[in-house]
Amino acid sequence: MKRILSLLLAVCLTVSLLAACGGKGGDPVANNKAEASTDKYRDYYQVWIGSFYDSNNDQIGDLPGVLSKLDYINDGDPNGGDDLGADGIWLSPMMPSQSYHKYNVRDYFNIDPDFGTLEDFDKLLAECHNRGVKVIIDLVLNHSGNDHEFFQKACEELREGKEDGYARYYNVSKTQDSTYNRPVMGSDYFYEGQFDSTMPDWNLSYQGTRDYFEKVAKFWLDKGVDGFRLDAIKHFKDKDTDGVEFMKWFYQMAQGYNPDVYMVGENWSESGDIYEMYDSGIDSQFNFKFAGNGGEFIVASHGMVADMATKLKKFDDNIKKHNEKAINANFLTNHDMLRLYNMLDEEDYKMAAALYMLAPGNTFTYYGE
Ligand SMILES: [Ca+2]
Ligand SMILES: [Ca+2]
Ligand SMILES: [Ca+2]
Repeated sequence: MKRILSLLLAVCLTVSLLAACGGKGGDPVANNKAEASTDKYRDYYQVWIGSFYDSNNDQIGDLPGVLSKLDYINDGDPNGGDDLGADGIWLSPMMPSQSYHKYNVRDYFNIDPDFGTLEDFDKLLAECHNRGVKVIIDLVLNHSGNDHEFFQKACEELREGKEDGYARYYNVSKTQDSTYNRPVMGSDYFYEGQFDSTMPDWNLSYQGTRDYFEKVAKFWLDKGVDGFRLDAIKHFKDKDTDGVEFMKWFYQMAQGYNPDVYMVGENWSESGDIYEMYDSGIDSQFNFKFAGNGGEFIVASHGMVADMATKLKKFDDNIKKHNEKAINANFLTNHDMLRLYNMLDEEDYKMAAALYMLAPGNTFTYYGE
């Protein structure tokens, strides 16, 4: 009982510090619910499609599987049911790819056969929208797969010494260094692949790449996708762009197709880079500093709540200096991190969850947490 009281006390302390219910009394979330359908504030559920639910017994989770379990995420009735009540879903990468994680995209205009078809996606999207659930998809703009048609053609041309064709979509050089770090086999050239050899970095300064990305964004936004989770935005810095410029271009271009488009970026970085990237107008970036084991939410769960709330307020003030509409994106873990449940005392785990759920901004909950 003492434990429960201290939990309640700590939660109330945080809530009042964060001014979410400061002095109004009654249900602290009642006033926020009314606005939830018209603004960009959401509780997102991160679905890792390949391991979420398998609908056809091939041992791989798929889009029809997500559809069949939608009642669990949100049953469409905001006033009842034992669903999670998430009003947004982030779908992990689903475009055709050589890997299980699908962050090396071969074709930006389709669904990997492991996961289903474009028709399956349309059905899932329609049913989410029926329930008032927004859907954002993972979009990888830093690099493609090395089996992408453009990279394949670029390599063919580089083997013939031709630099002014498809090679312009990527970053290539005859001099190997820390940027141009991977050889194009059978040629004198090296290409930039920040993550691995299957992930050649796009040349984000090249107008041709941007024209291609515009087609990609239009394709998915025309389908009704509500926005994007953008991978590896820390690596958008390129020859003639500081990264912020590219992000700003992409955001504003996409807004031309959907003025309400929502974007959350993965900028696994120190605060300074994150603040700067908010200058681009991007809505959200994941708050890595507060996530994971050792992150501020976990530290606070052991009893340092007031300290965490002060830091969070400061962080929130700082991001809003760079974008007054910035919405912090809080989470505990994601697919790149260890699951915390087995590593923590259960009460601390629940406390950490309560803290990020109550923090200002959007929440992102990894499936299974
Ligand atoms: Ca399957
Ligand atoms: Ca419900
Ligand atoms: Ca890059």
